[in-house]
Amino acid sequence: MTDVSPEAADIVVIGAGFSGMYALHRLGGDYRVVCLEAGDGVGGTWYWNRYPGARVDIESAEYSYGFDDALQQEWRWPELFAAQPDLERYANHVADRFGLRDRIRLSTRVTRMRFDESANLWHVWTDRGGYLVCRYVIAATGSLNASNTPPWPGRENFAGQVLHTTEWPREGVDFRGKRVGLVGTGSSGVQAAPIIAEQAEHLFVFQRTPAFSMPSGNRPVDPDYERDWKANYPERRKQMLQTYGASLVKYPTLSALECSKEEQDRILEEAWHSRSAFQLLVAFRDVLTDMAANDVVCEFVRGKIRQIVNDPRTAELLCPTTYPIGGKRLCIDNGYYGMFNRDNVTLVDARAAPITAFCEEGLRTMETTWPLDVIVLATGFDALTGAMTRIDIEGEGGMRLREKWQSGPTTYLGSMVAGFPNLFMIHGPMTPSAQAQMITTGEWQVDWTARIIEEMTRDGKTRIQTDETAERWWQDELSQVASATVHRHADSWYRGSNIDGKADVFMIYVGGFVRFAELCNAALDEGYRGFTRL
Ligand code: N01
Repeated sequence: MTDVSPEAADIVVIGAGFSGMYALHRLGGDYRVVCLEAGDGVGGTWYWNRYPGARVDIESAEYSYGFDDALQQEWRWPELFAAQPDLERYANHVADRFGLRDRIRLSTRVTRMRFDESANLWHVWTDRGGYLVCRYVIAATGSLNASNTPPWPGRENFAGQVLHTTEWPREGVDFRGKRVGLVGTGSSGVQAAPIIAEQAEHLFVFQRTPAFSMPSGNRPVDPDYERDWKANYPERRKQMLQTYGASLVKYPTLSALECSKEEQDRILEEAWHSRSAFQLLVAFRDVLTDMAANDVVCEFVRGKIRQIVNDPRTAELLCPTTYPIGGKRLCIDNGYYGMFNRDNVTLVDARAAPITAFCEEGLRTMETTWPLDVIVLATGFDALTGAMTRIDIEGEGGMRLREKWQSGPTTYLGSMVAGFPNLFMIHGPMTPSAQAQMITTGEWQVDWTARIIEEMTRDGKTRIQTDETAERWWQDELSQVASATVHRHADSWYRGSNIDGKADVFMIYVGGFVRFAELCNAALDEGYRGFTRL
């Protein structure tokens, strides 16, 4: 197959993002672990997404590692919501502090994997030419890593620059004096737009579907806030794992429909200023399960948009009306709606007149041509499955993962796929993914995976696999909890419906992190239910 001699490892971790680095740290003491990373630096999501305005949408006190108390006591976040450079600095600090660098191969993309059934070993090829042979692979490839670029023709004709938010030049971009077209109004577009508007001669925001967004309330961290978190970290980390989204918000018991209008407004006003998107989505117990209750929150946010945006036509265009709040990821912003009051910002309705092509001058829509100097694509990701299906993964009997997943992903507990033994995913499809705070839940999933590997070693086993019965059970569980929520009423990357030709199936576990963790633990505690160990 190849004349290069393989390198042996116990475990290959794919990705040096936050989960991959923790997997390397967690298992690296007892096993020979090699971590392969496509980027030339660590940090994963926070390495790639360096567009202007990129920052976390959950407070950094929560969205940070909890596995090492000295780390959380010593590290200082400058702002409540850390910006990308601070998150990347944190990732580098962790790599150095825990001595991870010598086992991370940067600029090394995994291109192909094949399971050797006779030896129960994975062969892992990279674009660097060599290959590794290992017992286990942990794919810490992230939920949002494979970027989506619309297939418009004519890119070669455009004289200006085309950028994607997920592949931003390290040296940054100077927008001064430029006419900038920003396509996409999800979390990335909503964060980037206000910063670009401050620099550009003119910013045209091409909106196909308006986003719901709420203000982050970001500010520098004050000493009392920091002291309070540091005094309570261990307890709060435990509490996070006992919540729906691994995030500390208030979980009210009231239904939106049993409150008076005044009471609804008071509760929603508080949630609007809570600095937590989760809080707005659980302001009442039924926001995510009842369309009428959901609409109370939608109408509240639409009211905010109409208050903030001066031009009534622009305000109406910015008001989402076609899907429930929370059906798509709720954005959290720093001045997005207010930005439309600037003279140098124009909202373009890319639903009424869809973009059809790049052209020499800029972008062409069904109606007209928009002259531009720079085009920024904030068009999102082939989410959840893309990172895995872009690798050529061959399991038992020559089965290819991308073929198996053609009609949508199948997994057991979001961790393993039938036909692909000894391969684990972190934040894979059918996990809570972005429905929960991802650093903490990533750590949890790594610990759970580490337990499996350690018990395999203890018991002298070399192969663990799941089967289609277990996959069907997990699919039923996922569908059942999803059918009780409003998510099915929105097109989004949660369903793959943002990608042309991708199977439209709901891919996120929305039963809450607590239930997810209980089911994962129960499977192991009750004799590795759904798994076979050989
Ligand atoms: O991607 P998206 P994103 N013509 O898929 C539009 C996380 N995140 O990168 O809705 C015109 O949400 C598309 O329109 P439509 C977070 O979990 C977190 O912004 O498909 N428009 C949509 O408006 C988030 O949910 C953070 O009609 C086109 C946009 O592009 C996830 O990443 C920051 C188009 C894509 O929105 C993804 O966010 C950033 C076309 N042909 C991201 N194709 C934080 O932590 C697509 N669009 C803060």
